[in-house]
Amino acid sequence: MNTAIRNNWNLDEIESLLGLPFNDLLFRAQDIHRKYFDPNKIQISALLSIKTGACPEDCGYCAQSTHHDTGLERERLLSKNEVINAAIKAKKQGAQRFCMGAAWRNPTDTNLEKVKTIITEVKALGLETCVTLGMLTAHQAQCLKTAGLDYYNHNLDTSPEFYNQVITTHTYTDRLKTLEHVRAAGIKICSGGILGLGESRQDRASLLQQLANLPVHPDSVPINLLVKIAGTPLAQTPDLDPFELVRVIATARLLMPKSHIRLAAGRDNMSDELQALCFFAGANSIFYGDRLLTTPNQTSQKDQHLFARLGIQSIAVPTTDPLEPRACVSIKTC
Ligand code: SAM
Ligand code: DTB
Ligand code: SF4
Repeated sequence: MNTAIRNNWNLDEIESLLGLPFNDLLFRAQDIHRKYFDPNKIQISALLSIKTGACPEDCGYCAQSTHHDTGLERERLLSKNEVINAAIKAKKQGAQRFCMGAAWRNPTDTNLEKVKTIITEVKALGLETCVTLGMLTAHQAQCLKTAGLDYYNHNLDTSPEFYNQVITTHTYTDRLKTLEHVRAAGIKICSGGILGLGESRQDRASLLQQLANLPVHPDSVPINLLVKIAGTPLAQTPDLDPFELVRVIATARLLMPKSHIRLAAGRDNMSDELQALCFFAGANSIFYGDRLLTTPNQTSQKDQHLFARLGIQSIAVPTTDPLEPRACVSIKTC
């Protein structure tokens, strides 16, 4: 199989991969996974909502949109100390990257200043930093780079064709523009999507095409499975066939061989066996910690048990660790 890195995939090729016999698809994905990664190592990111709720956008899946009555309490931007304490805890639990999410359409310049200070201090703990703050201007992206930001998360979420059935307050082009600004600023891109929104297989192929044909593949590709939130328009969406999730992960691995593919939201409702299949298909990153943004994540205890059963280790925390030097790769504190 041709393992060249490509950015010119056409939809037919991607649909053919997605529709391969399951075992053929998994075999090919595992084969390419082993060319670029240690198949038994997983990247660990911790997640913290630094500003929760009251978002003006109308994303149909989201607990934090003011357009839906989800009963979520809005919270102000957390103080620097609150965030730093959470980052220290995450680092002690073995996280390599600390991701901070804010429910904004876009950050104001005042809020951006606050986030910049937080980024600099989290980075000083020896953690990689990632933020997701909504849309950015070119200048704002530059400012985040100057503050030392490593990754910016901005998902394309679904296909361009299906997008306006889920979100009407911003466009696909808006999302692509922010990704362009982030890339131009030299910040690594974290961009993926959500499955189970009621989209078709063709939409899933089209989302993958958008991601794989970006000028540079995202360093990190989160694949979220819809967490159904009562009060959102998508709360009653029928469950996605779990094998579709595995197929999307395997296809993402084939299209973007060097990217970290993250099995993101939804793990709390997945069996160990389904998660193991996703790792076999090429997923090599997770959110670790008991909470996502507003919903529970699979507990750290269950993750440790699953990793031990599968012989999986987390990627080592860098040894230049201002908290405590260590070379251990277990996700337990060690
Ligand atoms: N406001 C920013 C934005 O939209 O980019 C950042 C926060 S937003 C919550 C980050 C991502 O979380 C979304 O793009 C979506 O992929 C994912 N997400 C949000 N709600 C979700 C849900 N209920 N289930 C699964 N993924 C979800
Ligand atoms: C991503 O792709 N998934 C995370 C993170 N990036 C910000 C968010 C998942 C949110 C799940 C629903 C919630 O907890 O509100
Ligand atoms: Fe706001 Fe992001 Fe939620 Fe959309 S996904 S409503 S932009 S927080």
